[in-house]
Amino acid sequence: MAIITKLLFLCFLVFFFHHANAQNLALNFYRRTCPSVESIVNRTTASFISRAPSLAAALLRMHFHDCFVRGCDGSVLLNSTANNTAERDSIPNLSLRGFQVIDAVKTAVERSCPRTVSCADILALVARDAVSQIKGPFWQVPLGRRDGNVSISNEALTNLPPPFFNATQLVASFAAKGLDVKDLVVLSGGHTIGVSHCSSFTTRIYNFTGRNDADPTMDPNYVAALKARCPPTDTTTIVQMDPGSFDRFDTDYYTIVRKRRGLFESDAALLRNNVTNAYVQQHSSSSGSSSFFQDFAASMVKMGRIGVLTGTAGEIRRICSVAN
Ligand code: HEM
Ligand SMILES: *[C@@H]1O[C@H](CO)[C@@H](O)[C@H](O)[C@H]1NC(C)=O
Ligand SMILES: *[C@@H]1O[C@H](CO)[C@@H](O)[C@H](O)[C@H]1NC(C)=O
Ligand SMILES: *[C@@H]1O[C@H](CO)[C@@H](O)[C@H](O)[C@H]1NC(C)=O
Ligand SMILES: *[C@@H]1O[C@H](CO)[C@@H](O)[C@H](O)[C@H]1NC(C)=O
Ligand SMILES: *[C@@H]1O[C@H](CO)[C@@H](O)[C@H](O)[C@H]1NC(C)=O
Ligand SMILES: *[C@@H]1O[C@H](CO)[C@@H](O)[C@H](O)[C@H]1NC(C)=O
Ligand SMILES: *[C@@H]1O[C@H](CO)[C@@H](O)[C@H](O)[C@H]1NC(C)=O
Ligand SMILES: CC(=O)N[C@H]1CO[C@H](CO)[C@@H](O)[C@@H]1O
Repeated sequence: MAIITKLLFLCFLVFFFHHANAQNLALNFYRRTCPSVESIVNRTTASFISRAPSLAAALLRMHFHDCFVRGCDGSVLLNSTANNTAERDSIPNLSLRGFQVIDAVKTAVERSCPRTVSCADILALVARDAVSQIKGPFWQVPLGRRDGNVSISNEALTNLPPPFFNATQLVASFAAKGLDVKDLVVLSGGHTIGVSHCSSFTTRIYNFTGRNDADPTMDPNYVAALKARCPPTDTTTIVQMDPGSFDRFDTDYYTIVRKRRGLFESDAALLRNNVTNAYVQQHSSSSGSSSFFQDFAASMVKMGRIGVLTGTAGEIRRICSVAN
């Protein structure tokens, strides 16, 4: 009897710690070990964003790319090595920018709290601060992520949704990361800021079905405007995803999508699913009482929990671009 009780207790402990380990991010994680971490990150990020506000979009996207590949473990920050091509050297990395911000923040944090704060946490905080500093939404970031030491180029290709995904594929891609259809439409709203290379959508405007045609679901006037800016084989020109307000975090994205001016098929696809379509319609109206900011904050916290390493898993990297 006593043995069975002990065994049950042991099972309970194993179960308890296993689960605690899987989800023990906490708002005050560094309270004792690095109480000033949030102000250091905020200040250093602001020194970049105040000079180059367009970096906010890049840093938001970098956090998304980190979380969708191997969880939010800082793997997107690792450099390739002699025998490994890392995520940041994969095709979807095109236009990943802002690595210098992460490096500067990490250096500043290490000065006050050596080997304490993970690169994954730093990226989550920097993305939040950057968005908030361009007057976007603000959210509390649960902390305690640890850094992975594996980064594989090909995994970016297989885990990140490409711009030509349809609604069914997007829903599946997000579901595979524990995100629902609402998270999909809310987080796609991140495209209210930032830019895209022509090469991410030239097929859509020049050769959609292989007969030198454009996607019929895109506003033909917008197709013409994009063609004027993007020659068919251009790989360097960039366009604003939310023209005229690409540096303002607002609900314009949903207006654009409703007007069939979403830049990617993945943007247009939001009109093809009942839940996402309803959200687009509701938030593209100019009634001014949109819940988009609160929704975005909630979905970012959810995204920031994808596949995190906690407890004694992983490591605290000293330099964000190399494993210890
Ligand atoms: C739903 C699936 C998504 C697809 C297919 C997608 C695709 C893309 C593509 C193709 C680009 C342009 C890259 C280039 O050519 O330069 C881009 C840019 C961007 N994406 Fe997404 N994205 C998605 C979701 C998200 C999410 C969840 C976020 C963040 C919450 C996000 C934030 C951004 C931002 C801010 C940019 C602009 C980056 C810059 O200005 O440097 N995207 N996205
Ligand atoms: C970051 O600093 C700004 C002022 O520069 C302040 O308004 C904001 O609350 C700070 N955010 C955090 C998370 O500390
Ligand atoms: C990582 O790669 C970047 C870009 O090639 C480079 O600037 C940086 O110095 C590298 N990091 C380290 C620690 O070598
Ligand atoms: C790859 O290189 C690292 C050092 O950069 C080494 O530790 C590791 O064993 C190598 N792995 C393989 C599979 O060659
Ligand atoms: C989405 O794309 C997949 C893969 O190409 C295809 O099988 C599916 O029929 C498409 N769904 C819709 C609704 O177009
Ligand atoms: C358009 O697509 C078709 C089929 O994929 C291809 O054969 C053709 O070369 C493409 N045309 C151009 C101009 O790229
Ligand atoms: C979407 O809405 C249409 C019309 O409102 C309805 O016919 C259809 O069954 C709905 N589809 C799903 C998957 O809910
Ligand atoms: C990666 O980290 C694990 C511990 O999490 C360690 O056992 C392994 O040796 C590390 N691999 C490399 C290549 O650094
Ligand atoms: C910003 C960045 O790291 N870009 C790299 C993306 O990957 C290509 C190779 O696929 C590299 O040439 C770029 O330097």
